[in-house]
Amino acid sequence: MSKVALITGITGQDGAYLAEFLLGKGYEVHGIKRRSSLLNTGRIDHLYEDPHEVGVRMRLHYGDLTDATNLIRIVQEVRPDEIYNLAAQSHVQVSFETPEYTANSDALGTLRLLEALRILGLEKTTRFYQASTSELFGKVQETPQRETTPFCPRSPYAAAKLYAYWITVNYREAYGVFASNGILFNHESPLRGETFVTRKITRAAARIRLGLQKRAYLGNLDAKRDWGHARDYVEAMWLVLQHHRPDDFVIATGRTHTVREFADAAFREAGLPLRWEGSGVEERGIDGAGEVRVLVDPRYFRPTEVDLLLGDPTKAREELGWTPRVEFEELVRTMVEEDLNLFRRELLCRDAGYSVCPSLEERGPRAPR
Ligand code: NDP
Ligand code: GDR
Repeated sequence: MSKVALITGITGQDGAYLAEFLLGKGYEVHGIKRRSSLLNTGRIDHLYEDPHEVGVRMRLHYGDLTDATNLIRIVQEVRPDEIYNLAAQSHVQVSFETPEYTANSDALGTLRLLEALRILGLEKTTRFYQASTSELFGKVQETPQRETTPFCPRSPYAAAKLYAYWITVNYREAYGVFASNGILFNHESPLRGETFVTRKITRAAARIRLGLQKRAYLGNLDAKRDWGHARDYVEAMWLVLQHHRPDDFVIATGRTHTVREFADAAFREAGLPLRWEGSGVEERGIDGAGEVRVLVDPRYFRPTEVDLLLGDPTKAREELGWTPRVEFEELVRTMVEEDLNLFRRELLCRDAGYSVCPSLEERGPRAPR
């Protein structure tokens, strides 16, 4: 009998890698997707199987972390061996603009899932993984950060995730749920959402190289992050739930870089090495031909910033046998390469007379077929 997993947030970066990983391990995978006016399954379309066929191993269910009855019904129907709670309003800066919604989905959403387990009598049988985050450390009290480092959240997102962290610990202690937190540091990939800084940079570097864009506008270039590859990190999620006891683990590379260093590496990879001039809001990145390619725009500064994240993954290495495989340089190279390919395809379409984003008029009867 294959194990059954339920992934919330299956349409996101991590959900896509995790679904592929679990299918590869022989799991039956169920995922929760939100209804949206456009299809939002682009990251998992390659895994899709026609639900009318027999022996289908991946199924999607409409749902939302803000809807308790819907979550109870899905958990009741699926009766998963493992739940991976990855769904969240995951953008730190957006959480300052949508703090209540972020709390509802990220904090209360986690509670709703844990309660669903209790209501359905599954608290002793279903294992629960909570997508916790290095943002919990916030205003850092200790470097590198480890499982025992005190938390000090610096955003509505981090405050909501703090509740989710502790309610997961509480359901473990109070009701004996096999519930664990993975405290994951930033992890990226070619599937990363376009408004997170790494993908914003690799897209811009590729587009500028191909003449599709002139420059990129970024916020705080001095922020430091411990960046790994999402493919490595979803394996850690699985290992956390295969451990002999529920516990909390830091997942990180143990190396940190500034946003400026990421931009440096990405533009170099795209064939446009930069030199930096000025400081603060006046800082700019200039290419070999003297063109300004990166400018600072204070609109991307956050009301409160997390300056430095650097994780210590010793516990995960010693207890789970987990180590990251992809180094910073390879991560940047892969992301830039994929974005160059993406925008070369866009150029090919354009040269062949097709708009990638056709206007309504172009979509009308006179559009090329
Ligand atoms: P993404 O933003 O790529 O994906 C988030 C997923 O959650 C999407 O599938 C999204 O659906 C879904 N979602 C958002 N709101 C709701 C809701 N109310 N109900 C149901 N589904 C919802 O995030 P990542 O894949 O990068 O991250 C996965 C998880 O890990 C998140 O919880 C994030 O906070 C956390 N995390 C991420 C880290 C990282 O560096 N990537 C580091 C540490 C923690 P849709 O596609 O429709 O938008
Ligand atoms: P983060 O990721 O906030 O760490 O949260 P993000 O890539 O958004 O920011 C990283 C750092 O870069 C600085 N920055 C910019 N950020 C964005 N988005 N856009 C910019 O133009 C820009 N310029 C500079 C930010 O100020 C910040 O310091 C991610 C998310 O995946 C969370 O869900 C997850 O919990 C944490 O990582 C770990």
